[in-house]
Amino acid sequence: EVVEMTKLHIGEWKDLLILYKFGLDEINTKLKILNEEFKYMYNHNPIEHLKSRVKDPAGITEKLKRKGCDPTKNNAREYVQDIAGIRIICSFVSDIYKIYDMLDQQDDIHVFEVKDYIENPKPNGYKSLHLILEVPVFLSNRTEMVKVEVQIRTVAMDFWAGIEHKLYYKYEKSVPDHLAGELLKAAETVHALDEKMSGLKKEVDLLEASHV
Ligand code: 0O2
Repeated sequence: EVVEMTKLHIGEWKDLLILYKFGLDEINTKLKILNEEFKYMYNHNPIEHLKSRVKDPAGITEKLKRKGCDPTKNNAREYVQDIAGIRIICSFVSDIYKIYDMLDQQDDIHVFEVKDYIENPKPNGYKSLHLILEVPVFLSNRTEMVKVEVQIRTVAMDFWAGIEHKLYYKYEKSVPDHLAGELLKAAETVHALDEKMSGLKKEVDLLEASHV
């Protein structure tokens, strides 16, 4: 019975979710081209790896309820910015802003919103650059603008966020003070590690330049 209900639920949302899948496809192709071109030009891949997903109807419904909205498809389009989501993991902080600039320069992408949690980390220590992009999807009889949330972070930031996500949910959204403090210290270590790696990269770049 649960399986049947899930099928029905997914069926109702299918026409909406397929739009977001197409939006993801568009952005994924753009990222693949940028990454390959960058490698070709500068012998460096700014993207270490990436994951993309379309939020399932249960996740969308849950987020709408959290925001105090009815779980309708119209509300989903208006209020849930991360139905389509891509997480890009980079080696260096500088790669994050390079990817942002390259996306921002594209004529058919509209940067709807930027949340820079690297410049302004969340109080718990969370760091990441969040972009909400709008991209046109050309269908057989119309063009739809689709929002895609892009989270860009370093490997170190991702390591922290993955573990924080697990602990946060384990403690049902109220992390004990001492644990929150330890998480914040871990975030500072992540920051120090990223700084160290940037320094190393700069030195290697200088060495390479002096050998040319
Ligand atoms: P999940 O389970 O990862 O999908 P808005 O979208 O602007 O209405 P929201 O959702 O608070 O409001 O936006 P924000 O701050 O940009 O966060 C969106 C997503 O970023 C979250 O999605 C998380 O994936 C991630 N994120 C934000 N803050 C944190 C944090 O403190 N720790 C970790 N680990 N991830 C974070 P969801 O849907 O909330 O969660």
